Amino acid sequence: MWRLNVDRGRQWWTTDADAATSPALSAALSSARAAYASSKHAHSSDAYLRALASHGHLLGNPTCGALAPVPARLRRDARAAALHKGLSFFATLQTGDGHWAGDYAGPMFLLPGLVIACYVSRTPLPPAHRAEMLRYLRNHQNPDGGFGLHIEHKSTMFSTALNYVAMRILGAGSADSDSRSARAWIRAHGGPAGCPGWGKFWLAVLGVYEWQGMDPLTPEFWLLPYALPCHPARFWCHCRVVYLPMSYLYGRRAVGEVTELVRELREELYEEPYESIEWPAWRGRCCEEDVYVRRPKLQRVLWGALALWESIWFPGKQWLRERALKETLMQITAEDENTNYICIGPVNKVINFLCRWFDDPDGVAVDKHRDRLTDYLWLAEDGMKMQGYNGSQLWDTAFASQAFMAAGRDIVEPFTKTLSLAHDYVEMTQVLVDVPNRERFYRHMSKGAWPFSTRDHGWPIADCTGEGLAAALLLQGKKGTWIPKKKMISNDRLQDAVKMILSYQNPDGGWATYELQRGPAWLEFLNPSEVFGDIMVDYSYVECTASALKGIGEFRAEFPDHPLVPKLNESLAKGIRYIESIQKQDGSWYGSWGICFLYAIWFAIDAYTSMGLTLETSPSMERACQFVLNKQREDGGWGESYLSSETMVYTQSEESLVVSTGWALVALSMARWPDREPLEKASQFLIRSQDENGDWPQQNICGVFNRNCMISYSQYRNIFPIWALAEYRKNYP
Ligand code: LAN
Repeated sequence: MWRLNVDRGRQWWTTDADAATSPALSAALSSARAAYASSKHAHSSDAYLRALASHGHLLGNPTCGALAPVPARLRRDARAAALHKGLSFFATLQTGDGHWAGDYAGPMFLLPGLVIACYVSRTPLPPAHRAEMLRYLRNHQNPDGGFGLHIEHKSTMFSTALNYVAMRILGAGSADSDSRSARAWIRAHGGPAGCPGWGKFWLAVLGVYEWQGMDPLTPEFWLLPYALPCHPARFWCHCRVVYLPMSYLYGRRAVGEVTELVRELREELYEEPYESIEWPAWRGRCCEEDVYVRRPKLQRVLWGALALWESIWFPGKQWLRERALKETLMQITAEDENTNYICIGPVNKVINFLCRWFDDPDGVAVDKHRDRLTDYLWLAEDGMKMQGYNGSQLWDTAFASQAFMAAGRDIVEPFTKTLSLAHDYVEMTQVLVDVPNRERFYRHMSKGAWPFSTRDHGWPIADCTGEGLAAALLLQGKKGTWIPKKKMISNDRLQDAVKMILSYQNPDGGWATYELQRGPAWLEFLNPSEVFGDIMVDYSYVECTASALKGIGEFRAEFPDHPLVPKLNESLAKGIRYIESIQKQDGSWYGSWGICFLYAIWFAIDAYTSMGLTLETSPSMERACQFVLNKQREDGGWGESYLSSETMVYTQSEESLVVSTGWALVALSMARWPDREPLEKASQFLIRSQDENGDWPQQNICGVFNRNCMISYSQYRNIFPIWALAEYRKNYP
């Protein structure tokens, strides 16, 4: 029996000793497992979370899992009734600390990192966790025996080699039929030599691949002057904090103990005897199934030069290496401490952990890291997975709050407890201080920002700050008068958020994710990953720009006489011009963090309308709406496939999707499109698709990063249909 624990946004699953007391819940969990096993869907529907909620086991939930009945006055209006049901169901999923928890997994290359790091560092995983992880891997193995980059993806060497190793460590035998079919896939596709660098890295640390077969991750780069455009601190933060600990372990050529299992794996993974492999020849090789970004020739020449540098000796080389290792370890330590050992993401989390373990296996840092491993693990009916972040708590709570607030007083009144708890969460999550000595660690300021997940994580993000600020203003402003005065976020703190957003605006007028754009776009030709696109610098994005604009636009509306207003006006005008300048000929924008064009269009229209633009005053908005209308399907819905993100061309999914339809309908409703008919059809599609209890079905995966890897946003199936129906009802009475 499992329990979900939460504490100020932190979420972790444990087994529950009182299991025997809840046979009904236990039956619900096992029927969810069985339903998943017999369904064709790759995505879990977060049925565990839902079962806990409906059995009153989500501790602290204000509704105690009980659905509020639709009041008689709303029953005659199908739209209002669906909306009420949607809110009432979604309210039962709120956790006691005010946020919405859910499955934020999807990428299939993350769990092996955790499993290998635990194996190398001799960190025992509880048996129930191991069993659920193994079940997850078996559930997501493709019929051809391989594993994709994400749950809906075709098989790749990267994920297959790593997940094969993970399955073996978790207890699957070499003769197990799933192990056999994965091994057959690996053999048939040329073996682990074809793993992209990130895969070779993990195999090398485990001791089933040799460092000489790896493109050099020379740590000395960290000693270069920052003035150079290729200094690693100019890279997108996610890129630099992954290569940082990788380069530390590479610089030390760190390898775990060669155990019996490691020896077996050396035999199982390769056709040829391990000792006779010509490792240097495998540098830079990548399986065709994996290649998404092909390395340009010049980059390959550079890797050759680096390999030469690594192989020669000269006086002072050892000294230089020592200095580089010292510098990288210091940067790693700062990242650990600034994030309370959560780290910015799932990849550097487990590599940093290993760095600290290799540095001092008995140190306190190792214990602190171990304590935060479960923050990344999520359990659902398909098993236990590693998430793409330590959750999407603030992001979802900010959206949920805005969706609820759009519903109008007559509907939202019974949910004031839900909203005041959501406000508590937004309040407790704002980051109040900068990280210590921030320039030395190449960090942007943090004070006043909102992060994506929790305050303990704390990395500030431009658009999370925009959405957090918008939600805070909405909940405690003129419309949300039920928030007690003493709980309100002070005007000073709201102003800090505004200053933070202003500090993030790039010279092009747009906003990037965590920092200003620090390096030129041509650095992308150095992208070594082969599997991810656009990872080298933090570019301006339409979504981040739109959220930032909305945040400061709402602030201006609330405080029209504030001394910052002239600055805000200037910044808003530049931001709008940026969004208009990157609109495509066909009226759309490419979305980088959700799938895909519909997601981006919704952001742009949200920003436009929150600043008072209308279809009459904004030809850009009119063109965007036309694009959306052109994609509507026969059944009134919309459906965009993840291939839109991968290929950058609008691609229809097999069936209409409630999330795509939600985005399209919110956008058209916000724009007040004059012809009501397509909107009515969309609204009917959403009402038809709703479950009896007010939930909506989980369909395809709907988030993305770096163009090629998809990630689950499990609350979107509730948030966006609710928001769409609310906005439609509000603007089309
Ligand atoms: C996220 C999650 C949040 C997301 C939004 C705020 C929604 C977006 O608007 C800006 C970018 C951001 C912050 C974002 C960037 C990339 C992340 C961090 C992720 C998609 C979550 C996981 C992903 C991370 C890079 C996954 C680890 C893989 C690597 C390639 C390092």
